[in-house]
Amino acid sequence: MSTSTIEKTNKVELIVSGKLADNERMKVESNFLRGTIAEDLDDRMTGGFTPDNSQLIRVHGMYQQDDRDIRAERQKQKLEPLHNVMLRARMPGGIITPTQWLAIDKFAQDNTSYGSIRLTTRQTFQFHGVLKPNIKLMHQTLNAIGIDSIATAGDVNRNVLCTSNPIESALHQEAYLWATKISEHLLPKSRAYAEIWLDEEKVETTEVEPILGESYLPRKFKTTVVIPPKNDIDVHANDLNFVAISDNGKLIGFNVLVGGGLAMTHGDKTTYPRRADDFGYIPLDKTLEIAEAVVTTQRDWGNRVNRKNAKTKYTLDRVGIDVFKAEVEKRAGIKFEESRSYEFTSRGDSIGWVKGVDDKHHLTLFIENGRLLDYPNKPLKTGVAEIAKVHSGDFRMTANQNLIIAGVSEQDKANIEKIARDHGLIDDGVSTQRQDSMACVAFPTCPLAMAEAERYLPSLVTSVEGILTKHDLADESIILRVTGCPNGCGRALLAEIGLIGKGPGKYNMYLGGNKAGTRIPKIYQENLSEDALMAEIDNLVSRWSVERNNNEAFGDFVIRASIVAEVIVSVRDFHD
Ligand code: SRM
Ligand code: SF4
Repeated sequence: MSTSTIEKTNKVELIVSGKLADNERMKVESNFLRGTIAEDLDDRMTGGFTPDNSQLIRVHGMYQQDDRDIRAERQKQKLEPLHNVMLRARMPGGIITPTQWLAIDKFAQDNTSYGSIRLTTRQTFQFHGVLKPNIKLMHQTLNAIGIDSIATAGDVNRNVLCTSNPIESALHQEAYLWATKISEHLLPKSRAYAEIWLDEEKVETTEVEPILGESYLPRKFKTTVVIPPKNDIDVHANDLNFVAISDNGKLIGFNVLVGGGLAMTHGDKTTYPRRADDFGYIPLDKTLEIAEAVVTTQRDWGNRVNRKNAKTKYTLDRVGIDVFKAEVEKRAGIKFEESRSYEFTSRGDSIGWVKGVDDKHHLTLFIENGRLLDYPNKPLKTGVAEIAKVHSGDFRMTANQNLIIAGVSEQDKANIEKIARDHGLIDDGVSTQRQDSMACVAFPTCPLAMAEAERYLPSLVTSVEGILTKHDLADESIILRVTGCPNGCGRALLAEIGLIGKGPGKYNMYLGGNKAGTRIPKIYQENLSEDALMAEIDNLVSRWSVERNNNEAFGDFVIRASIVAEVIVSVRDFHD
């Protein structure tokens, strides 16, 4: 593809014209995701990849990084940054077996610079700090246990999320199967991953990507399967959502929500977070057709000129929801039916034990920041490995960076609880406020971080707990999320209080999200230091404690009290 042309339907511009973004050249020239990655891998003069290949390895599930804490020091010593890769695995629905867990635990221990397993906000795990000589070993280790990292990053459909829901086991199983089917269906079909990382034979084909095409998608694409009333996977952060509609505990179809996304750029009003729109109901057997039609419409109409406006949310606002929806119907050969009723009431995970309808027990462990590491007196990572040695069910990574020990029999329950307690994985002192707080990774590994997030969260929550106690609200909590930049990885733009890094120690403060995750918060104050931030929270919580109606939640209160205006239509209200 060279420069794109303009197609028009009823005067709506379907394809954006102009000089294509450089990533478009890179994708087309990559020979279906191969590039010269294999040659780069053999070049031991540098720990890194060429600029094109460092973009391409993303579609293979890796990001080139370096430790920002030591970057300046290495520069002083005239050394190149200590390049390494972060790997993100593909785990639709976040389910991983104990055998797989033990293998990833060992790899993290033996071959990563941080020795941690990081649970992410998209139900999978990341290894941070894998040096070039260990990259092939990593992929081959994962492949041996049935895990890959294809399409967990880059301009493709990412890891497909599914509500963790341990209670309604049969419904969860059906929803989970759809998450895996959608993931497989939308995966790149190129054999590049197998050839480069698994040393599989090169097969001569005129390879085609029937769904993604040789240019893949204009930008990243995110999909979920969600089981109401829990919105634990945060539908409004995602391009495509299948909302499970059930009858007597049996899945019968999905409502389809399209066009959510959270990222924006400070000071650029053409970028904004956006809620997904409800397209209507489809029966189960049309799921893959609809997934494919949404993806190919976005593939063909998404903005390939300006990557900042390339996601589905912007395509919808540019061409119009009705035009986009009609095209999806045309491509899938079906009409959406009227949406079936459902309601989201909460997010987050219920920490502790629950009993499922299958009489199995499920233990949700709160893992602060999703970081599984052996801390002094708190060997969390070893604890999970010890559980994996005796557990006969599976593990579920949640979209809130927590871990569920799922499918525990009555007789194993006490032993698993003891191991968890002995290793600090159960701490009865963890407040609801801490459970309702989340941060993205940020420093030291994220190259885009402007401020701390993961490393700031524990002390920030302690301060907020103090403020709640001071105002006699110790039993209450506020959905509090922090990200180190406005990309939104910790989903701060769906929080009751969202803090977004502006610079070292400085945050913009957004208020007014709700418990169900269906409202986007609005800017309240900019560029606050940590002290100023605490003073603002103290002041707001003080007002909430005296002015709230009955059990009014914090996010609802700040809107009713006109502290911030409600964001109803993002493109109109978010920046005004
Ligand atoms: Fe993210 C980029 C971490 C969920 C929006 N994200 C990054 C990178 C890879 C930085 C980079 O491009 O070099 C971060 C790596 C940090 C590190 O060292 O690990 C990063 N994102 C994460 C994770 C690990 C945060 C976490 O604390 O768990 C999450 C991994 C999810 C996964 O397993 O796939 C993660 N990222 C999200 C989410 C939340 C979600 O999807 O539910 C969002 C907002 C939703 C959305 O997409 O709108 C998100 N990440 C971004 C963006 C902005 C995309 C955009 O639309 O402009 C970037 C930057 C980019 O793509 O240019 C980004
Ligand atoms: Fe990095 Fe920004 Fe994402 Fe945080 S929100 S992980 S700082 S890209």
